[in-house]
Amino acid sequence: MTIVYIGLGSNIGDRVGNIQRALAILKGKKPFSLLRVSSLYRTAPVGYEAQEWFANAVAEGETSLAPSALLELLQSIEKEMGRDTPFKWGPRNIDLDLLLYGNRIIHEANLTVPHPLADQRRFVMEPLAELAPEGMHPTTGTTFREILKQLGTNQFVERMENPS
Ligand code: PH2
Ligand code: MG
Ligand code: MG
Repeated sequence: MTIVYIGLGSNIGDRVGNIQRALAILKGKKPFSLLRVSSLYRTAPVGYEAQEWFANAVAEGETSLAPSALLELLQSIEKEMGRDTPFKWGPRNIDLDLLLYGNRIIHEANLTVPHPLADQRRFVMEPLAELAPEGMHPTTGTTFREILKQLGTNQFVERMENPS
């Protein structure tokens, strides 16, 4: 069994509802156990800025699936939810990213783990550090708490107090 972290994002339609639905679907999949979910965060778009704000969260799970099989599972949930992204970094109703797979460093044709941009994105590090502040980035050996601190506050990220 391996502990994994999955990033969830949505900026089309009912953002919070979309993330909750993805979590509910994920919960029913085997062999995967959903262990913990971070708070939901309201975040400014990064990369391509002329789009709506995002809802983001990070989920912690445990699985015996190989990394590529877990990626396929996440993609199947995106498909089930009618994922449609017009262009890279553009708006999407749901995005499920494999952030971490234990402490493995993976370079496969369609899968890089840790997610190559995770440590530059506050919308990932804030919820990840909420769940695992002392967790360590497998490539850099830096804790998530420290990475978050170094990221500073130029990327707007706000914890949602009462997500409905
Ligand atoms: N996802 C992206 C690009 N930019 N910005 C925010 N705030 N949240 C995201 O989930 C996000 C993004 C590509 O997947
Ligand atoms: Mg993404
Ligand atoms: Mg993605």
